[in-house]
Amino acid sequence: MAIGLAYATPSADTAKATMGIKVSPPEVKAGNVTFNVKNDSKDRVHEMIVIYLANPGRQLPYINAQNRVDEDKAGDKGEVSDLKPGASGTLRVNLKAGKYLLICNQSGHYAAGMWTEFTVDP
Ligand SMILES: [Cu+2]
Repeated sequence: MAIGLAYATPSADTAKATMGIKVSPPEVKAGNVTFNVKNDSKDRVHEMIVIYLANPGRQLPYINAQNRVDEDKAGDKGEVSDLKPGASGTLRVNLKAGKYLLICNQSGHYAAGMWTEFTVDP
């Protein structure tokens, strides 16, 4: 399995990531959170999925055959799916305190480094 840049992979060198997610701010208070998501790519479809990390530090369940995270098992809390290049979308979701990952689950994108950590404070 070739997920070199997956979350919690010990050798992950995210400086080598070919894709990424930037989030600002990276930490918010628990409650209703609005994500304004923009696909900055010129030629690729991307998406953003909010994953609650029940066990921070553990790798996410992965479907090798599809080269993507098993988002149902991983703890999908909501998503802005399939944004065309340049397109934007909004997700409003109620989040409890904890550690989260924001990932793109288009085939191969998570493994290419398209994830970032996100924290919700009490
Ligand atoms: Cu992507």
